[in-house]
Amino acid sequence: DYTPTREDKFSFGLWTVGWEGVDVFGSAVRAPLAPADAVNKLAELGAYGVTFHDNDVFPFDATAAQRADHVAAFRKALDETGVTVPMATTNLFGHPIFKDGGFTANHRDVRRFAIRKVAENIDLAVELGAKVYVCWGGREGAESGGAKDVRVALDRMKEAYDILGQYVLDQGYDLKFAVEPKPNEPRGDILLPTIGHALAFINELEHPEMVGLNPEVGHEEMAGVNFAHGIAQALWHGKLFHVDLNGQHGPRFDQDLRFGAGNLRGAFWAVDTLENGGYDGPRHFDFKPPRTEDMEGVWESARGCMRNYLILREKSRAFRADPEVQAALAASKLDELARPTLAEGETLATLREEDWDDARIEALAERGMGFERLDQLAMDHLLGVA
Ligand code: GLT
Ligand code: MN
Ligand code: MN
Ligand code: MN
Repeated sequence: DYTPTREDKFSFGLWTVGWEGVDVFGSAVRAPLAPADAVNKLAELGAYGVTFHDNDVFPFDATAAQRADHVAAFRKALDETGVTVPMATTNLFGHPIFKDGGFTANHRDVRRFAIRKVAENIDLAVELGAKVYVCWGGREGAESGGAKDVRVALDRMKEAYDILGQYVLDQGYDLKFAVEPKPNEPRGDILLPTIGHALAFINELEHPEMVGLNPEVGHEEMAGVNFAHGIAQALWHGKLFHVDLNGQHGPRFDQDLRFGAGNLRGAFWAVDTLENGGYDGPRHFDFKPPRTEDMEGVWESARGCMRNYLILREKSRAFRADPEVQAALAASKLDELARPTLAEGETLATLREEDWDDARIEALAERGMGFERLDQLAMDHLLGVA
């Protein structure tokens, strides 16, 4: 009946169900939600984890004593419910000091402040059991061409990751970093805009093995690329450390709809890829319950994220187990794609010696791939008529 359990590893950011609805055009529509209340309700709904920014738990300007009180209240709810903290992150975007970024702000003092803010929250993240530390660089970017020297800004980005990576090693923490790409919003153009850019960047770091990705459905779709393909490539590189699941209708502003809303077929293939591609981490929802909703609607939206994941997981399993689908996959030569192009002992010379007459070429050129049949079977499963 699609009731989530802890084994499903569903987690939510405190900032998701706690979003008060402040947007570019309007003020808050909902009252603040105490982190402890979010934890209690999410536990009741079947989530196993919550994630947080430092300033989701305590205000930016909290004194040490105030910070300790806020952390204690949060920790108490975690202890009472058994909810875990698989991931944490830093707010390097809300305060005006970060108007030009954190790690890549042109102003050097801002960068020094930002790195220190992250290190402080890494200590708390590890204390609370987090294994992944997300860095979403929403303010790292520019609105105009001359404002940022991208090559130099990437030097500074690398410097920040190297300093923080070394800190984690020196402390002996069991923690990895996950870069979250996004093409734009809030900056006109953001650095590391897609999964591909971020993968390439990671290879330039001092400790690339400590850094992977936290791709978000909507962010890749804003860039017009295929999310399932993106996470499949991240998995291929061993870099899918975490994932942000939500919904988006094509390239437009970041909608952060509940998972399954928006591009439903994309969501099906995302679940299929996560379930069959060797991903073992949290199924983390990063969505914004629309401003039209009261708290009842917020919880309905959170429930819907998990329910849609479970429905799509079931659909993906049924699709893969269906003998008609297996036959269609074979007809479409998916098994052949899995075979190396050269056989054991063959070389390029073998290929060049091979006989290629016109008839052989024509036969290959004429054959259909059967993908439409295969896709219609997927569609039938998705629409519940298979
Ligand atoms: C912010 C953003 C998300 C990021 C979060 C992590 S914060 O809400 O829109 O995509 O995952 O910093
Ligand atoms: Mn080192
Ligand atoms: Mn996100
Ligand atoms: Mn988003």
